[in-house]
Amino acid sequence: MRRRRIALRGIGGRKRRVIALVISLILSAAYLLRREGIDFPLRRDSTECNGSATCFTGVVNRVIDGDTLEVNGERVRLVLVDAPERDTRAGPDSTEYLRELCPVGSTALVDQDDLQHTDNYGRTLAVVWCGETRVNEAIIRAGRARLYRRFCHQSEFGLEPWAVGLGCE
Ligand SMILES: [Ca+2]
Repeated sequence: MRRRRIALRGIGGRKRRVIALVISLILSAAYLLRREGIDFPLRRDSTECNGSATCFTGVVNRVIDGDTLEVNGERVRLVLVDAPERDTRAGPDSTEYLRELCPVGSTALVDQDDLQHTDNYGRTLAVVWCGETRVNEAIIRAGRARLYRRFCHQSEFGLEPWAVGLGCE
C-alpha cells in the first residue's frame, strides 16, 4: 500500500515536471513570437497560410472595391472573386460590404495564390482573412460578388472545399 502510494507520487511528480516544461515552452514561444511581432510588425509568417508563396499579416490601408484592397500598402486582389465595378449600380454595395469585413485600420492575413502570384495589373492575388472570416468566400456567399469560375483551375485554392462549395469543379 505504502509502496504504491510512493509509486503514484513518483508518477505525479514526473507528470508535473512534464506539464511545467510544456507550459514554459509555450510561454517562451509566445514571448519570442510577441517580441518578433513588436520588432517586425510587417513580418511574414508562413505558418498560417497554405503553400509557400507570400504570407503576411498587415494593416488594411484602403478598400478600393469589392475585390481589391490595400494591406501594408500592397494592392491585393481577392482571388476567385469577381465583384461589380465601382461605377456600376451594385459597385458601392459590394465595396461597402468589403469595408465592413475589413475596416480600414484593422488587421488582415494575406495568403498569396501559389499558382498565380499576381494579376495583369501587378496586384497580389490572394485569399484574405479578416478576423475569422475568409473574405473571398464571405463576399460571394453574401451575394456581393460572384465566383470567378474561369480561374478555378489556375488557382491554388480552386480545389479547397469552400471554393468547390461555391461552384469550382
Ligand atoms: Ca498560398
